[in-house]
Amino acid sequence: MMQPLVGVVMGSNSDWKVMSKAVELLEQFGVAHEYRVVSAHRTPDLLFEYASTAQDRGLQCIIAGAGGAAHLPGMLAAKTPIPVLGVPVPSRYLNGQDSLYSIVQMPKGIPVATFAIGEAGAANAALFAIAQLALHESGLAKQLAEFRQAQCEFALNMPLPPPA
Ligand code: RP5
Repeated sequence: MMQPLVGVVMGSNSDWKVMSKAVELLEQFGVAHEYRVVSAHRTPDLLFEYASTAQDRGLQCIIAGAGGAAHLPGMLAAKTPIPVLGVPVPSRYLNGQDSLYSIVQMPKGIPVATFAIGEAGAANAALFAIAQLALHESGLAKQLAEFRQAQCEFALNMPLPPPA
């Protein structure tokens, strides 16, 4: 089993529908990763352990998704020097605006790179992690260039209906 380079964590299994979009991309690019539930509020000791051992375990970054009072990414960032990429998960009552504000408004000195609310954010966090790894891995850089080219061609060939 390859040593994980990217950790994907989420506050609850109710976040999986969104966070699985990050895992899918990491799998598609063949990036060694791990994923699990780590909750800032329900499993605070696990959060501390996960963050404080992340660097020694070889993780290059952590993608963390949470909803509502989304303290997971910020608390991880407080406990590890490796980059934390935060994904605001849409919440039941405030549509993820609460998640976004909770994650993005970090105090100066402890950054969390914050992505869009929902599936686009999760996918982009994975692509960002891949882009960082690709700086030092030419095979991954080639895969990323091909992915972007395919996306470009898809957009160029998007059909539009005739005007009414
Ligand atoms: C957060 O609370 C989780 O990240 C999740 O988005 C939200 C709701 O969790 P559940 O009540 O669905 O487990 O900690």
